Amino acid sequence: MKSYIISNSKSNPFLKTLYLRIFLFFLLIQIRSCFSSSPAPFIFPLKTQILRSPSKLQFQHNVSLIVSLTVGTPPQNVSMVLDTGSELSWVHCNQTTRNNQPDPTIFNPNQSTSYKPIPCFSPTCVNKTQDFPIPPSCDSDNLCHATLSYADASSSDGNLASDTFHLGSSGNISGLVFGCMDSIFSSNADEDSKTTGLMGMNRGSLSFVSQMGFPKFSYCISGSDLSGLLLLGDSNVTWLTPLNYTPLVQISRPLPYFDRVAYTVQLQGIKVSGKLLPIPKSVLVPDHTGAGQTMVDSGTQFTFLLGPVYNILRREFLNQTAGVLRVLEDPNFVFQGAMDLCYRVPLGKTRLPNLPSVSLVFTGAEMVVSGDRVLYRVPGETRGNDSVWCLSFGNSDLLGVEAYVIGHHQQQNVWMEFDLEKSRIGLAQVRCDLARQRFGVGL
Ligand SMILES: *C1O[C@H](CO)[C@@H](O)[C@H](O)[C@H]1NC(C)=O
Ligand SMILES: *[C@@H]1O[C@H](CO)[C@@H](O)[C@H](O)[C@H]1NC(C)=O
Ligand SMILES: *[C@@H]1O[C@H](CO)[C@@H](O)[C@H](O)[C@H]1NC(C)=O
Ligand SMILES: *[C@@H]1O[C@H](CO)[C@@H](O)[C@H](O)[C@H]1NC(C)=O
Ligand SMILES: *[C@@H]1O[C@H](CO)[C@@H](O)[C@H](O)[C@H]1NC(C)=O
Ligand SMILES: *[C@@H]1O[C@H](CO)[C@@H](O)[C@H](O)[C@H]1NC(C)=O
Ligand SMILES: *[C@@H]1O[C@H](CO)[C@@H](O)[C@H](O)[C@H]1NC(C)=O
Ligand SMILES: *[C@@H]1O[C@H](CO)[C@@H](O)[C@H](O)[C@H]1NC(C)=O
Ligand SMILES: *[C@@H]1O[C@H](CO)[C@@H](O)[C@H](O)[C@H]1NC(C)=O
Repeated sequence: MKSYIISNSKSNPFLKTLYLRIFLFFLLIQIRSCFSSSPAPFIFPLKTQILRSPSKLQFQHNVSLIVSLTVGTPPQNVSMVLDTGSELSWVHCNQTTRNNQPDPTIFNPNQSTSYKPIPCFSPTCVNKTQDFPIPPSCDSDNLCHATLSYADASSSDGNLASDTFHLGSSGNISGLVFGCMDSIFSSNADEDSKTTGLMGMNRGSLSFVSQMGFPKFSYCISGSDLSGLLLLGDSNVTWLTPLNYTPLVQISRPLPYFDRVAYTVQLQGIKVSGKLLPIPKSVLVPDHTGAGQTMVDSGTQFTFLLGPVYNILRREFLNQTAGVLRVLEDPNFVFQGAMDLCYRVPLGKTRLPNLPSVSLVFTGAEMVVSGDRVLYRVPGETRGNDSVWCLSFGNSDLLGVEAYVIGHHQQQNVWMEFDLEKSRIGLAQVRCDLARQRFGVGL
């Protein structure tokens, strides 16, 4: 299980299925110029929307970060999952229309005069796709053919193309390269079809940020109302709160299990209610195969830790919640195949008791997960008169993932700045609803 799955985590198809069920809307609003000296950042409010049809597959989530914008000439609406864990941006494409009625969730390249497919012998197809999990190929029309695949056996095919992306009233970016994916084979096509696409934000040369040449981008996910803010460009949020920075980890030579274009940080330790857990440093650094990197991934909902570390956290959390919460004694119940510390909470109970906080300690910065966010209520799951809540950290080993993955559930109410220029991530606890107001995008 362990070795075959993923030669590196950006291609981790397993995790990438997670965002397909989710719906967090970043509504494109306006561009404002904050500082005349630096280029005006693009500011997007975010909003979540929960899919109405709950899905029955085992590893599904229905909350992810979705940016709404328009593509093409004239512009068509698309909604893209914001994913710091992948490179190629893509949208669902369909070349046909029914009665000339555009399907609002599907991009129709035929109706865009600025749409251009990319030939397979072009420098883009040949030289800029080196970090793609599956290298592109040539189709019968000599166009650059891209394939996305997922561990649940679903896959998607399409062409690399370029078109104009509109980021607000004055921000048109022409010639942006993306995948125009025309077919989705999925065990759950109904759910997947609701996601128009994905905005690849990693450090690969064809990612959205790399192509736009932004020095940095930031986002903030509200903990109270499932909305948030995405800011592309130099945000200069010093008025907000001082950020603590942690350097991005780079490696000089490629390793089989190491994703070189991910946002990799160095995990130093984990605290439960301030108590530093006895974790040997050696298990927190990538080994000679590259396994064991720590990635910040907005495209994954929860946080996953390698087995030995997960078990230490599990033991301590269990210890500190003894007498406070009733453990779900059901060895057969593992939420999403990776989260096996669950509790029973009486349905009538409106508030959870005070819970221990869990802090992820990085070099130079700390991410504190506190309050109800350390647990997640499993939708639809009950035992007698109790609801089921699980620790919102899972065991990577159970997913066959060779990395620590910091998901977006843990990033709520944290200002997250991805500083590409200085190769670091800045973070600070903030009230995202207030931050949104300060940027004038309160909804
Ligand atoms: C998705 O969210 C809805 C509404 O909160 C919930 O009823 C449903 O069970 C969720 N589905 C999954 C798979 O989490
Ligand atoms: C869309 O383009 C394809 C390929 O160029 C063409 O075969 C098809 O007829 C077009 N459809 C419409 C509705 O224009
Ligand atoms: C494309 O759209 C047409 C008309 O709405 C539909 O019949 C066809 O199944 C769609 N094709 C794909 C691959 O979704
Ligand atoms: C695109 O989105 C805008 C704003 O949400 C909406 O007013 C418009 O009707 C949408 N267009 C289509 C074709 O769905
Ligand atoms: C790709 O890069 C190599 C080395 O930089 C160069 O020789 C080659 O011409 C490039 N290929 C294309 C199609 O631009
Ligand atoms: C951006 O594109 C839109 C839609 O095509 C157009 O109306 C607008 O004038 C363009 N803005 C600029 C600054 O080019
Ligand atoms: C950011 O803001 C601070 C104080 O508001 C200012 O001193 C600094 O020059 C600004 N930096 C940039 C890059 O605009
Ligand atoms: C929790 O851990 C402490 C220190 O290791 C130990 O003394 C205590 O008995 C544990 N409590 C429970 C409920 O396991
Ligand atoms: C659930 O609560 C109801 C009403 O309080 C009670 O009648 C019933 O016995 C309880 N069921 C279980 C399984 O505890």
